[in-house]
Parts: sequence; structure tokens; C-alpha cells
Amino acid sequence: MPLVHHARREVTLKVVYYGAGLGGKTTNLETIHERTRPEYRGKLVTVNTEAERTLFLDFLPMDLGTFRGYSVRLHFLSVPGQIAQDSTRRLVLRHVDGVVLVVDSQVAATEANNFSIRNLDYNLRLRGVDPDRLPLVVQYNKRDLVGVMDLDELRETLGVPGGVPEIEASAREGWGVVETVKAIVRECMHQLGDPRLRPEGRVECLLPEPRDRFYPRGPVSMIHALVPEDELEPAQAKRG
Ligand SMILES: Nc1nc2c(ncn2[C@@H]2O[C@H](COP(=O)(O)OP(=O)(O)OP(=O)(O)O)[C@@H](O)[C@H]2O)c(=O)[nH]1
Ligand SMILES: [Mg+2]
Repeated sequence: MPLVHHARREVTLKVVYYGAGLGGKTTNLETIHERTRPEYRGKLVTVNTEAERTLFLDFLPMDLGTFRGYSVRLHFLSVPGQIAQDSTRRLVLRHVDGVVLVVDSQVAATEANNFSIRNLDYNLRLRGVDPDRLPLVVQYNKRDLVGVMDLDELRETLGVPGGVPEIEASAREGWGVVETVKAIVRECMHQLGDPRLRPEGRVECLLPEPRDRFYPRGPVSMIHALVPEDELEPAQAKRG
């Protein structure tokens, strides 16, 4: 939920980069940091393992300029994509205002992409947020690689609902990254509206009506590693 501070004339938005492990979330934040003038950006904090996998999160604060007399601050965070880091992902989603779903466009990443879509849905619900009303942008990353999935096929495999802004990108080469930022900020600001008319503190910034749901096709075996056992029991009992 965006934080509105009237005395300081300030709005803070929290945008979380979510998606499969090694999909390019950290690279997105590094590219944003590189391409922003120093006076607009804060320090990029990353907490990695030795193998450069995000262990906890990446954090990048930025100033966007002013909107209706209010300065807009952005907090970008990325979650660790590794399956085992689920409690950290839930923590990072606290008070989220918008999500960039970073999709790895390679065929071999299909199962990991599917997993991360379902995992995002599940973790937002645990946080009490309706995933179908949260501002969202889908970024198809790694489009610089040869042999990546055709865009229509990728969209259909992941069941991306209509109306969600989609951006093609190569976070490594640096294109599509700033466009993604603009798209998610537009989605969030559209729901926030005029900050002067909003109450002080955390305000709701959800779509008034839910969009269609994601409908990823394909294997989901990994989800069973995360769903608590008691939630799986009824299905198992039915089968038995
Ligand atoms: N070819 C190509 N490689 C990319 C792109 N984006 C990221 N990579 C590479 O993919 C690897 C993983 O990138 P990260 O940004 O660390 O991925 P991540 O999503 O943060 O991974 P976790 O922190 O483990 O969840 C690195 O070697 C990147 O250089 C891209 O657009 N194209
Ligand atoms: Mg990372």
C-alpha cells in the first residue's frame, strides 16, 4: 500500500520484482541503477550467496520527481527466486504496491516460470492481498538469446491474462528495463490517483475490479514442496 505523507508532500511506492530463479530480477535492478542519474537514485543493496544468487533481497530506492506537488519515491525490491527461500519472498511482499513478474523466455525455464506465477498468487493471498487486483506488469526477459520461446506461445503457456502490460526486455543488454519501470509506475499511480485527495498513511491502491486470473499450463510439481501438508490432505483423501 503506498505511503502518503502530507506534511512532507511525499508518496512512497513499493515495487517488487518477482519471478523464477536466475530469470534476471537482480540484473534489472542493476540496470536501473546504472541508467539513473546519481541525484535520483540511492544505494543498491544486494545480499547474495557466493554464486551470485539472491539470498535475501535486493533493494534500490529512487526519486521519480513530483506528481501534483508530491515527490514520488520508489522502493524497488527483488525476491530470491530459489524455491527454498519462500519465507523470504513472503516477507519482501509486505505492503507491496506493484509487481513486475520477470519471465525467463527460455523453453527450459517453463516449469520455473509456472511455479513462480503460482507461488506469487499463493503468497499474496497469504498476505491478504487479492493477486488479481494488484498492479502488475509482465516482463519477458532474455529476449537477446537465440531460440527463446515465441511471444504468443510464452503468453499462452503462462496463461497471462489480457489487459496486463507486457514488455520485452534484455536486462543484460539493458533494453526494456526502463520501459518496465515506466509501465509499473503508471499502473500504480493510476490506482493511487491524486495524492492530495488520499488520506494520510498507507492507502489502498488496488484495481477496483479483479482482472482475469493467470492460468499457467504445464507441470506444477514443485508447488507441493511449499503447500502446507494439511492443505494437501483433503485432495489426497479424495484420491484414496
Ligand atoms: N542473456 C541474458 N542473460 C541474462 C539476462 N538477464 C539476466 N541474465 C543472466 O542470468 C543470470 C541470472 O541473473 P540474475 O539477475 O542474478 O537472476 P535473478 O532472477 O536475480 O536470480 P535469483 O536471485 O537467484 O532469483 C546472470 O548470469 C545474468 O547475467 C538477459 O536479459 N539476457
Ligand atoms: Mg537475484
